[in-house]
Amino acid sequence: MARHSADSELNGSATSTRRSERFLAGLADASQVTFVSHVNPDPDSLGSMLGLAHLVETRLGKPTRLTRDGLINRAENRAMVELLEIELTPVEDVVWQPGNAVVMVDSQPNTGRHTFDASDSLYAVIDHHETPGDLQDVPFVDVRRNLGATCSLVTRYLREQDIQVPTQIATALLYGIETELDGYPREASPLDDSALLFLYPLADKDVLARIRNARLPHPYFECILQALQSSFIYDRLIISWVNDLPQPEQAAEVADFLIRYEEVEWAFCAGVHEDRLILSMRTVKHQGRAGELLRQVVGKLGKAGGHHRRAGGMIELPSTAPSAIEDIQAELRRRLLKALHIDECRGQRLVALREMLQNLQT
Ligand SMILES: [Mn+2]
Repeated sequence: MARHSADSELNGSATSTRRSERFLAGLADASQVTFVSHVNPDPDSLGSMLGLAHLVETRLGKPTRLTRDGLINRAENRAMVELLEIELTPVEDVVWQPGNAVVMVDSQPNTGRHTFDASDSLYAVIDHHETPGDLQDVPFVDVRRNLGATCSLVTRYLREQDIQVPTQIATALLYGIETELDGYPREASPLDDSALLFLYPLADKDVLARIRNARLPHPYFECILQALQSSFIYDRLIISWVNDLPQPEQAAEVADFLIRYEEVEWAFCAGVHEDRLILSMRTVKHQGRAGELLRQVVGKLGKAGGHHRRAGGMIELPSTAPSAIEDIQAELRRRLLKALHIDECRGQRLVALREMLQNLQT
């Protein structure tokens, strides 16, 4: 019987068998194991794929393959892939052969976060998101919603199996956990803490420093300027519209930046990238249910989900004409204010127009 609770989802019988044991046992007949994650994979995705591939190769001696859905643009994430030499096959180039088992990490099926469909051979889903995915027919499910990072769960599996963790993998797992917790230790569970303690002595601190301080390309600064110029404050919410988002991940970077403003509790950024509106939300509120809130706000316009303090989403734009984008922006703003119980009001610019003009003249 499936066991369900608010915090975790694990299918199969609730026996004392370790989860890593069950995970490996189900792969006994697979000829190859392919790891997939969400679009624009982040450090938690990359670390989780790398760690589980090491587990499968060490314990089962089976070939593994790590994939990349979409591009990796964020400077830190690119540095992670380059410095740790992580080999990734574009998911659209994968030939799905019979006998190939697919393991999805840091994501769940049919949550609008993938561009591929490999539901036939999907063997496992290992994740920590609250976003409910389509898990019915997945043989192995380990979703722990109270966990800060999927990498913590993967570290747990490696430790259960008493496997030596090489520097490259320890560094990736540590960075994956670190970026998910992002200075908010209250969202971390004891399992995240123990994973960090275990990984720290094994990780390459020099490489970590080079990833954290990755050099930033020119469009990054243009985007930040655009975001600052189009940020409006509504009570304890700041909203930023970016008309030309150079990379999808940058909406999150803007939200991360704005949430540090001491006058607000919520930050929301929506940016146009190709024919999509990319959404990102942050809150400083403990147990803020940002993921759920953004999902309600977006509703049928698109897809959204996330965690207590962080959420993301995406809306396919019916048209990229300025008027069509403005309509969606107005609707999102109205819904956001309503969801946060903020009275309809005119937004206050973060930077006054007069100041922007003065700066241009001097
Ligand atoms: Mn994650």
